[in-house]
Amino acid sequence: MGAHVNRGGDALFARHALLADGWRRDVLIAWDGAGDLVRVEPDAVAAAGCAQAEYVLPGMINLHSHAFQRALGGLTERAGGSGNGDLDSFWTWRDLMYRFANRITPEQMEAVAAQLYVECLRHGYTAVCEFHYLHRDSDGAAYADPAETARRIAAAAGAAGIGLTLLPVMYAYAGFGEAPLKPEQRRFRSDPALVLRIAEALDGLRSPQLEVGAAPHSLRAVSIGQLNELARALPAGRPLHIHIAEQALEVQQCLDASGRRPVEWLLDQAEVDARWCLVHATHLSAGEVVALAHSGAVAGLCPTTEANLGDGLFPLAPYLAAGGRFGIGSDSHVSQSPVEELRWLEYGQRLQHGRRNIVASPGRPDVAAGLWHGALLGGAQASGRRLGVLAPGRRADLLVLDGAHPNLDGAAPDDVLGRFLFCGNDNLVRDVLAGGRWAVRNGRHPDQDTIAARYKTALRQLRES
Ligand code: NGQ
Ligand code: ZN
Repeated sequence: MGAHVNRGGDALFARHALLADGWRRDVLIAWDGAGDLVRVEPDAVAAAGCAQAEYVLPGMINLHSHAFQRALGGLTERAGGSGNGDLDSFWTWRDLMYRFANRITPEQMEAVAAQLYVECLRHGYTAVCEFHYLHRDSDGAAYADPAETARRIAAAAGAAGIGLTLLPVMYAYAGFGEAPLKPEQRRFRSDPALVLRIAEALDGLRSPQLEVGAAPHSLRAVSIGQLNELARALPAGRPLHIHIAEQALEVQQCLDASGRRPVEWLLDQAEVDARWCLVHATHLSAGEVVALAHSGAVAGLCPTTEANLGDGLFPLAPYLAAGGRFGIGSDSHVSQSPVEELRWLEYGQRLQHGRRNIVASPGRPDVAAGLWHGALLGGAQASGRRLGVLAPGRRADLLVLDGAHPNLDGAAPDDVLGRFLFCGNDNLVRDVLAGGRWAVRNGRHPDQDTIAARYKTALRQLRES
């Protein structure tokens, strides 16, 4: 056969599959050896021997991850952690996180990331955007290969089988006004040249399963000049992510330094468009909500981390009303489940507004459908990869739900997403296909025990270091 015909590939017959226009029956889903969907045909007839499944939906995109922080989960929940009497805040948490960030080795980073990515896959994330900034060694010296630690992230994603958007981060200053980095930030130290060098070094790894973008950390960690230099030098179309307005204090500091709020200032000073993802856009004025929605960028929302850190609640209802796009990320990974992330997103809005069913519209009253479709659309855009819809030409990233589970047995298709997101705590994801390869079968990843053993070794070493 000609080289153009990809060997391998396979097919699945779904009794019910969630397509862009909703649930469809008897859908033949076929993919090629390169992991691209080649056929998605409703009302088909199951071919003899073709694997069958009850409920199939697109895999979710995790648009914001600091993989190494997975190892910190649960260890920062004691009051007084700062040791100096400060009230526990995002900033005292950050001090604890920095102490850990300055100890972890490249090998340990790879082991922690692989464990995290297996857990993400098992819960229904088939792609992740890694916001990666530990470029230097614990002394702040450069590794021989500037992409040393970034390659570890790529290796971990490959071992787990999750699709990856790798975002080397630029971190030049400790605060607005180009404040010099603190010693504890020495591993992050980077400028446009270093980030571009890392992105270029990773070019050879780019594939349909791995895209490379970049990320100015935040407006307090880079100058606008550096941000624009990086954005303009990065090859066209590559994703650009940034932490934007997470904490009220940094919004105030931005106002003090520039006279503008962070989102307002970024939209005014940079060419923000659909390639941008603004993470933690928590504190927005009404004008910024509309401006962000109209920019075409994605709001990267990380509800479980933003709750854990006491950040605040994103103004989701007005943002959606203005046509804004959003996606979800597990960030510090106190949760690895898109179900929990989306449940928290909706519940936070309900608590804030004192009413129910916020993420809904006249055309789509089903909240779970609004959440899952919305996060797919925004997550796919933020990833810079062909994701988010079961359609020919997109990546073969899909989830098979456990149709035999009491929550789903005999469920009408229109009830499936509501049962999936808002009913109980069992993980209803049974099989996961990522990039045309089965990464999870019956809830298990084939290498999860080996990857977990390496993770445990890394944690033991970190406890002893
Ligand atoms: C980070 N995390 O990059 O891991 C940040 C903390 C910083 C969140 N913003 C470090 N949640 O913001 O300087
Ligand atoms: Zn972050």
